[in-house]
Amino acid sequence: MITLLDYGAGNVRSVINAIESLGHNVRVVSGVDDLLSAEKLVFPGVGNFGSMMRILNDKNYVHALKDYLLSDRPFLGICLGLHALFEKSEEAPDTKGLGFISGQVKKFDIHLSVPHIGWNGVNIKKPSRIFNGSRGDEKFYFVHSYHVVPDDDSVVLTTTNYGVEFVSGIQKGNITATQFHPEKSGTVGINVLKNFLDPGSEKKATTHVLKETRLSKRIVACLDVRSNDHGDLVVTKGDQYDVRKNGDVRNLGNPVELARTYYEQGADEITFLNITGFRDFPLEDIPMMDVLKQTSKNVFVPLTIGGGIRDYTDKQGRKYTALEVATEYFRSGADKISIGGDAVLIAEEYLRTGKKTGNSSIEQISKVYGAQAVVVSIDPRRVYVSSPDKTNHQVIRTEKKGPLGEEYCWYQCTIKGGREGRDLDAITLSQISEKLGAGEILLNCIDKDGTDSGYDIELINAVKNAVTIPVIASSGAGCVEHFYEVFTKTEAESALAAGIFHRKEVSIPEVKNYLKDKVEIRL
Ligand code: 1PR
Repeated sequence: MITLLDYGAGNVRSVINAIESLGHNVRVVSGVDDLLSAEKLVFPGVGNFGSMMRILNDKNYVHALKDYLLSDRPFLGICLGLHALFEKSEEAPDTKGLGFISGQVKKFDIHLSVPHIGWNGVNIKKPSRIFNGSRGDEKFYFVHSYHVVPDDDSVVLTTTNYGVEFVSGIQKGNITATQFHPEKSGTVGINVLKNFLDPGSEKKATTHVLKETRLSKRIVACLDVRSNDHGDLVVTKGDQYDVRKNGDVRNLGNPVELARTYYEQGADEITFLNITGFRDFPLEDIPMMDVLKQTSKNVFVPLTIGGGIRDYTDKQGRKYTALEVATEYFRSGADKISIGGDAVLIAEEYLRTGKKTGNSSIEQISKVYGAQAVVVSIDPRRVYVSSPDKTNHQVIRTEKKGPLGEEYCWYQCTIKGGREGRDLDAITLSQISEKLGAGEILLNCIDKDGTDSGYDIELINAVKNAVTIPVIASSGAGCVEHFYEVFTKTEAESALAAGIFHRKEVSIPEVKNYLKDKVEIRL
């Protein structure tokens, strides 16, 4: 029996699913007694150090946890479960950690995008059973803005390079903790979990240790999901956001099956967009929640879900906050949520008042689950102007001139699936989203969507240069060369595609085979 400490934030479902997939039963801690009697404890953490420690204190878990650690019974901490072991964190300077390891948690102070999101390697510094069977050059999934700094080097199990060499794993006796998420790191991560759970494993040194690890560019498979006219939830795909062909919603497959296929083919991340979420209420959309639950049972890479995340009042007059909607998505297996239309309205309000309210969906969800869990999805379309002074918006000079030979354009944000244009540009929306606590931008482009003509490189550069958070380039991929182009002509961290994968024109392995030796990717 494996005991799992869920303090109530983030996606523990995927850790439970991963452990169960290895044939173990999981008992979720519901009181101090469960901690005292635990024989093997897994502590996955997501979110904010301060709120985590507050909850652990409120539930009286701190003493029991310290006793557990001091007794040297097997422990695996993941992400914030690693941070918790330290004395303090810059994320919440006034809050004490468990102090099992002397040292602290610091924010990345580097010139690269923060959060550090994606697949990176580990330099294994000492033998550990959790890496049994590993070659040493595998990549694991990271998502964090803070990293641990132990006082004593002897506890360092692994380091990883991202602007600096930081400690990405510790081991002290039977206490192991990783910054990366084994449950989100595909088969290599499942192997780490198996090594921890399997009592027969002995410590073995790996044969291959890297000198410097590198973060991979990510290939993201996107599934636009909605009900068709018969009421079945299907993966669909539009051309410039029009998903109907001869009057019917295009049906490109079953969401759960397609997600599983893309995972097996090597997708680094899967994104579901509930594209009619703006008019439906996600908490009443049971089939969509089921898709997420079923997918997270056997897809062990990060899952993002978007569609309809906003405050909502139902027909009975009951009010729900965006945070409640997001919480339900996280409980069902999502690792990140993506906010579309609501982010536009929030940014407009922010421009009007110049004030952060703390109540917007971006702020609320970021505060509880961390910036890395909040993606803002932007649906812009080009508006040409003859010169920059013809608009108040942030313009770019474009090589692709407008119909009247215009040399400038701005990117107008839209809501409701591209149906309504707003008086806001994509660059401004990205900047405000970052300010309010978003951790990543999903940058679509209506002009390019479904055209197979390549990504809008000018748009991606304009947004990427305006923010410090990672950007997912989206819309327009038509061949493997387009992925190469977006990764070499822009600094985007990820490239998302939909149509070419669903129509089986290009597969994920073909994209990765083409990119290998040219661009850092996870093979
Ligand atoms: O506004 O919070 O409810 O979220 C709704 C979400 O649904 C938004 O993220 C929005 O982008 C998305 N959405 C709404 N309507 C559509 C539509 O297509 N009619 N899909 C839609 C957006 C764009 C990408 C697509 C890429 C790649 N689809 O997701 O997957 O453009 O396509 P390609 O590789 O085939 O070119 P809210």
